[in-house]
Amino acid sequence: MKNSKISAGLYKKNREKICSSAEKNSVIIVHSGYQYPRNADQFYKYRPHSDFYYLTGIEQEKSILVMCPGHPDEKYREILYILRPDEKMQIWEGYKLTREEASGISGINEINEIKWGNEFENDVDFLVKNKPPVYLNMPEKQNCEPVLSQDFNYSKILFEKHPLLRSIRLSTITTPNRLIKEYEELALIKKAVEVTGEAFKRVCRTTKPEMFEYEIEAEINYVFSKNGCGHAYLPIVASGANACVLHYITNREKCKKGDLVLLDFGAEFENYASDCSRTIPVSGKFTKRQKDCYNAVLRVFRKTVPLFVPGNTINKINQQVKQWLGEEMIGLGLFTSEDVKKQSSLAEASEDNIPENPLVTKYFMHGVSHFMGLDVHDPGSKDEPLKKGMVVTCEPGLYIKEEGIGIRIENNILVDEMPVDLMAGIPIGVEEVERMMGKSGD
Ligand SMILES: [Mn+2]
Repeated sequence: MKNSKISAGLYKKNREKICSSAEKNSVIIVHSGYQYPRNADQFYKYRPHSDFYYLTGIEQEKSILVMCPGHPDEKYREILYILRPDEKMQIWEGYKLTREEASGISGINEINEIKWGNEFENDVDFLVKNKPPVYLNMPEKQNCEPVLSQDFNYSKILFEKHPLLRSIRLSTITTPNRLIKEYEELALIKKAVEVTGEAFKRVCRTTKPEMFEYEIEAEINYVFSKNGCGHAYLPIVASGANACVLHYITNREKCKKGDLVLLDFGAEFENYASDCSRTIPVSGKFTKRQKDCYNAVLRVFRKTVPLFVPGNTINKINQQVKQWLGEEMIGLGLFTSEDVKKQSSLAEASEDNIPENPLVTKYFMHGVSHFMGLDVHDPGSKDEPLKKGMVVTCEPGLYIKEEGIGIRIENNILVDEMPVDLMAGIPIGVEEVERMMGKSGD
């Protein structure tokens, strides 16, 4: 059951934006998404599809939003379909929304426009009879199985019945709008950031040599749960060389004295993400080498934050960061400037397509930024000029597998003429982190 602190005004504004971006007389269909099966008779915790949530604020499975922005009959302009609660369902699964409650959360008029789910298919058959363009929400990420998507499954039913319909990907109108955050959304992201910061401070106070990675994760879990948050993604707690596995999530090894531990974790509050990475010494003190490597990444981080201004692009920033990290890598003795020259003349002479800057890519193999919002990796093109009100990450890293050192420093940045570091309050400097780790537990 939603414990909503967000006014329906946000979702109304969002629907207005999407409808004014849509083609005239189109029909927009957005499903809330399934509750996915886990194994046997168990399910994963339900989480609505971000586009559906963005438009309605509803967190109940088997809900559908249909919008016909230009329809002459007002009652078809927005319709929300929800499950019709029955007594058995309520006993076994718990409380389901009434039409009145769904109206209160979403701001969609209760009288004509909130209906029970069984009316959906007939209504759409009627709404598409003149062959309007139909917006459908298709999976946009390559690794997301379309077969698992409720929107995709429904599209097959729709095209079977109405084969000549012209469809348009919903993301063409949701992505550009979702990228720019309303102040209500920023407040939710800031709350997620605040809880993430609390969790990091607790981790600093409790981490000790010989602790298992999952014990550190437990400290994060405690702070998140205590504050009504979940994880925006599976947390990474990677000690020693595990930190060089970019998506290490098993979190089951012992943290050894003298090793670093890389944390990449973020609270999710009311479905809005935060995304933070910190790297701390297990024993509370960085060694000389670790400190040199850490400060190299931190210098690049600090130089990068001011680049998130309107008009710049993530891809251009990536190029700049690779150059800066390359210089730091030379300073750390990972290769020489002679090696770099040799590399570029080899690339010029070769007919093969040699990846750009393989020396740098060996030690820094991911991008420095992505969009963030309802999804930790919010959709959006990295060639898209940044605009005021976008939220992105800034996350340079350095991974020296042969030395068992993996470092990533990541904060969330609000794009503006003077970019705002939303995580400026979370300890980041070597001395600051060491001081925090010196403190005894709660
Ligand atoms: Mn990230």
